[in-house]
Amino acid sequence: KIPRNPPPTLLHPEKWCRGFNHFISQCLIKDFEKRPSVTHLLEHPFIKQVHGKDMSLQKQLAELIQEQQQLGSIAKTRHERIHTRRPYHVDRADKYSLDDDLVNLEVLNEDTIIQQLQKRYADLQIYTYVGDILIALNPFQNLSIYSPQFSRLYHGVKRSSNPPHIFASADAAYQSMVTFSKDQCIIISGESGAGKTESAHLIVQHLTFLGKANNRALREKILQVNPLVEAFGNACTAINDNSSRFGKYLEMMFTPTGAVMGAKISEYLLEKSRVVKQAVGEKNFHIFYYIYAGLYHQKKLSEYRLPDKKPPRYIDNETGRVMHDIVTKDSYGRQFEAIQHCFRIIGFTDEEVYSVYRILTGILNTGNIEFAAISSQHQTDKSEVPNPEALDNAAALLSIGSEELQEALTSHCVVTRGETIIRTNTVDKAADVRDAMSKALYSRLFSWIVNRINTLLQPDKNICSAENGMNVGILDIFGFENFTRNSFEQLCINIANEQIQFYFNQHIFALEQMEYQSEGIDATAVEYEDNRPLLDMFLQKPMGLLSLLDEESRFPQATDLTLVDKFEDNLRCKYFWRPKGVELSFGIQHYAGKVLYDASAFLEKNRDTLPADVVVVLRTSENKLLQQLFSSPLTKTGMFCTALLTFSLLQLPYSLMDLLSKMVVGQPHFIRCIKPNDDREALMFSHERVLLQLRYTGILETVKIRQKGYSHRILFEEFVKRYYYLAFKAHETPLGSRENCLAILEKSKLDNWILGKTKVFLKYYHIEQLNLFLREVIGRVVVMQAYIKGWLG
Ligand code: AD9
Ligand code: MG
Repeated sequence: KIPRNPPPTLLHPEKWCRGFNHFISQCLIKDFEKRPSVTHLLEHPFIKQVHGKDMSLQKQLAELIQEQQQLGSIAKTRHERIHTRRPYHVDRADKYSLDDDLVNLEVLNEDTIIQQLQKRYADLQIYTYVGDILIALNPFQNLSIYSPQFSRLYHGVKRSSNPPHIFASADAAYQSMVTFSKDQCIIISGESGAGKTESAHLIVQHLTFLGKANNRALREKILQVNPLVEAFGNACTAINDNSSRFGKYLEMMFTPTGAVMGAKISEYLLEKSRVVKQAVGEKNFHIFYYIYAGLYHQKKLSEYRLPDKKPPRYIDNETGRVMHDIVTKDSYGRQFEAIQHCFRIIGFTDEEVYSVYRILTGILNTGNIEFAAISSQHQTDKSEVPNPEALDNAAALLSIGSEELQEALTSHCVVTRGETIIRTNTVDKAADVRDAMSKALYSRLFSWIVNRINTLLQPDKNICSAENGMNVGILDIFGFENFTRNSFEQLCINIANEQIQFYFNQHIFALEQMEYQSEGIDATAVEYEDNRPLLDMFLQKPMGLLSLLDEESRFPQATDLTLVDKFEDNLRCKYFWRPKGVELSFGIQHYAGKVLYDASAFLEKNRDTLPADVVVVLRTSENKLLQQLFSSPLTKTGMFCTALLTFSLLQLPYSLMDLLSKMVVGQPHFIRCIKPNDDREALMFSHERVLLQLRYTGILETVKIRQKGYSHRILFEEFVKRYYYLAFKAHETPLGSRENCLAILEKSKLDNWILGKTKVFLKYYHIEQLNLFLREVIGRVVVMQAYIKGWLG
């Protein structure tokens, strides 16, 4: 029945339009199911109506039909074997199974959990829920479950409509953001090689799909961000060929109606020591190989003054291997082209990209500078450069004077009693200065690229101000590491993981239990492994490990040995020990296992300073970008602290606090990645390895608390504001009271919820159900609006 008077405008115009499309698409789908022919559909009165009025809408609909058609064909082939191993989505006749969620297990213990995961993994069902948390097992093979068709399959539907999937988690975060107008964060954790970075990519892919702005260019840009920063921040390690060597928090920004409008990345703790030295079997950051191979194939090595017979020392860890790879296979070269493409799409100018290449190749040439001792009778600690051509090459690419560079590397100024004295550097010292310069160049370049991306992906102020917008943040950091030799970098990485675990515990256990208590809800407490005491051991002031390290770094006479002694004297707890007979090592009992650290070079790495002499020379560069990288002021001591831009361990607690405080504001969603085996083999499930990961991440306890718990806790007022349509008339404005919440819940015929003192406690499936009801009601309103506007005749 068509109402006579137009109803009050109920929806924001943008939302209105989206709802309208949704409605039409539903009609089209129904029609299509009856007569699966595109030509028939194109003749449909809806489309004819739209035609002539709005071309872009017509185009959108045509796309929609095509996608629906593909989905239709997926449905048809459900029972056909289309792959040697069938992806489960295509295969499963029953879309939802109780096995999908560990919370449904009747007998709950480590054995039943692991059996379930193993069985699912054998069927290539890599995803499993624990209530609202997603467990992702690394498949170590490409699965065909991430195409746009799957994005559509998981778009705005109830979670139980489909098997578990990372898209469903991304969808939940997105829906939650739009529904509650609240920032969200997705926290991906797991040890090195477990699949965090891969998962982060898939989430970005699905979110760009969901936040489909008409702005294709922006979508394209956002998709290029990860590949670009990972070329600079990832490297091959003993555990993972594409290991993240920095922490990354990517925020995707949306308008209040959910259209993507921009993105922003924050980076944490780049492992810059890798630029100058890599462990056996490991490699430098990807970009160095890409650029060397790319220039090799483009025959441009000489332009960048790089040798074509033997690669630069910084990337020739295993002599000969790199050259062999570059000559025999062209994958590095292709990656270089891909990176050039990324730069272009994101919007870097040619001049900027050229400057970046000059700095990168400048670093490679710097690494080739050698030092030899000049031994005359009086001066034994002086060094010179026996291969001046390397010096000239580096200076030329960095656009600085080669004599000045040599001076800065082989000597340093000391100011005593107002007088400046020049002291010479020993060979070792000169090599250290050279490497410190390369590290500083690289880490500053990395930060600059990140900042530049942020500027280029800033939301357009004409569309929506950043304050009005909402965002979904995705945290992907380096995973927990335990190598045969663990250094300063592993300590940084593992402390970061310790913090993430703490955050997880807080959310899943501590806060939850506190909230039940304060709301007067009776819930039995679940025991869990609290890593708070260990974090205190690291972070406490003034006697925590980091403070001690900080203090020792300020003593010029301190050595790595005095540092470990200091640790031993002050850290008297069960988490710290010092093995007998190995001087420079100490052990930490982390939440994920025992790690033995080698303290060599801890102080130097923590001090992380660059002599002022080098900075002064670099500032004279004619390369504008390089000048800019070193424009921040010198510290009082005359040393230039490279930690100003990246984060050294000195800043670690603060940078992480900053990160965590960002995450605390938003609603968290957790994804726990698990590595099924250490051999990176598809379909191999190591019982022990998985069990270990389940234990230290507290999965069993998580299942227990999720079985009993309520993942959504909404204030009465917010709940009524959001869902009053379901029980009240559109023009009414009911109070946010307990009674009104009750009325809505009863009208919706849900059960198993609880009303606390100020909040409604719901399970995730309640929210889905409520949103579905809400969408139906709004759908009806939209139809009415549509009638009035005359769209439907
Ligand atoms: V580290 O802490 O950065 O060293 P991640 O990030 O946890 O580590 P990553 O995502 O890089 O691990 O995954 C390691 C490898 O596993 C990838 O290079 C892929 O080859 C493989 N992988 C992970 N997830 C998937 C997936 N969903 N599909 C296919 C995957 N392969
Ligand atoms: Mg990673």
